[in-house]
Amino acid sequence: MSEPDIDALAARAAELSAALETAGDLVDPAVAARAEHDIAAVAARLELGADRTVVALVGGTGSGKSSLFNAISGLAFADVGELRPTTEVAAACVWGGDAEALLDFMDVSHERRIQRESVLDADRERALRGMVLLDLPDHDSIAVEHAQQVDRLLPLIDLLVWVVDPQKYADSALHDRYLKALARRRENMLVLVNQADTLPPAAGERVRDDVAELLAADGLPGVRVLLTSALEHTGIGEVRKVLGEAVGRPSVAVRTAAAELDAVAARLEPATGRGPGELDDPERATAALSRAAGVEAVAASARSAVAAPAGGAVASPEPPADAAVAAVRDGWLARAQEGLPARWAAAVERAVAPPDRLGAAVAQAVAEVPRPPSRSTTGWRLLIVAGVLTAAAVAYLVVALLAGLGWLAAVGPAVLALVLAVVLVSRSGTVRGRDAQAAAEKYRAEARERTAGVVDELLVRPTAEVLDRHRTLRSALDA
Ligand SMILES: Nc1nc2c(ncn2[C@@H]2O[C@H](COP(=O)(O)OP(=O)(O)OP(=O)(O)O)[C@@H](O)[C@H]2O)c(=O)[nH]1
Ligand SMILES: [Mg+2]
Repeated sequence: MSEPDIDALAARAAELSAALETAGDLVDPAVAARAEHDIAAVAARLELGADRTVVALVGGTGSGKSSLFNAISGLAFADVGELRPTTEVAAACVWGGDAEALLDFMDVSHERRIQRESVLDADRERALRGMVLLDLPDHDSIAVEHAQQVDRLLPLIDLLVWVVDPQKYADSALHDRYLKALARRRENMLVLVNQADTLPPAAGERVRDDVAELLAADGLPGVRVLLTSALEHTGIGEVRKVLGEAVGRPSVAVRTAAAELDAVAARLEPATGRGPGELDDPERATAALSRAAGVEAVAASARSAVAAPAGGAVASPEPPADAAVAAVRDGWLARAQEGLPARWAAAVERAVAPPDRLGAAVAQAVAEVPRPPSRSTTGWRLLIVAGVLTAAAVAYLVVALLAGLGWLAAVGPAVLALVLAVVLVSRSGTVRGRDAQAAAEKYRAEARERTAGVVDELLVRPTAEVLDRHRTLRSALDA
């Protein structure tokens, strides 16, 4: 995968936050709030530009973060103390220029900001130009707001420097709550085993190997582990070298932002689900509902009535049975809710009309369709003409015979008229059959169309509205 650029990432952050807004309360508000915060943090970080690298010292209370902050910066700015926890709020040191916007966003107070600019040692500090070093409160003391500060700032940090002490490096809060969850950021992570001076000379390497093994077990293989002593200033040169290399890589910020957005998307995944495929074919619901409203029965009775020589009775549509409507609605919902988490599934259910409204709307729509005729007018007329012709032929035959006309003169026209009458009768049958078919079809088509209108209004559109929101979020997550 090619490396995303800062604009592409900013666009992705914007898309994610817009999608979250569209989804509204369909994503658990707590999950959404965290995602929104993290996205805003990434956006703020991206705004600062890729030429800055935000490095933070994080770890348990008393591990030596503030002492390392001072050792790395060569300043005595951070409070180092015996009272635990010592650092209540974040402090920042900026190498070259300022980072006001970012530090504002991070809520680093103005008194806790310092710039590392010195003409005297400009050369020595050149490698770190662009670095923003943060000393953070601990994540593990009784002060919960400390952990909250750390959590809030994590998405903004390009390079995480975990500071552990030789006694507490296996602490489960550190591994379970942080390291495992940050596996995707392992390339921009560094672990310092501080207070190395408290270890017997030979033990340092063993502790370092131990830490590396634990990291690998956390899903963070290959993370650099260094031994330091802030007190004796050992290992600090090496740390500065590693930081200098990171600061020199302009892609750190971009990669971290990309990883953070991936993490946001991953956390939203369970709140979104893969979601439904296609909407069920509305035709199916339409056919079932119109059948339940008696449309097929009306059409069938119209077909036999119109086909009958003298017509017949045509059935009336009736309100669909509750059970039938509920079955159609349930089937529709089941398809639409496939693969959706509970909140989304419930929203689909809420969006579509309840069964009684659906049933009433179908009944009304079908009732408004003009009833089919009960006989074929043309067919009926043809039969009358045939009857008249037959009567006329008989009358003519009687009169002609009484008048003494010859058999040929009497019978010829009568037979002709009777043949014509037979033709008309047969024609009437054909016409009635055709009209019967047409009447049934016309009624069925109109009733179906009306029912389809109801299905569209009460099932399809409300469902599509929810699923569209889902699709927007889904595609933002997959981007
Ligand atoms: N022996 C020894 N002590 C150290 C070292 N680094 C820090 N200390 C001491 O450990 C104590 C805690 O150091 P801090 O730098 O305040 O630790 P911190 O991680 O900032 O602690 P919080 O601010 O409470 O999270 C202080 O008494 C330091 O003097 C070290 O490398 N070796
Ligand atoms: Mg501190």
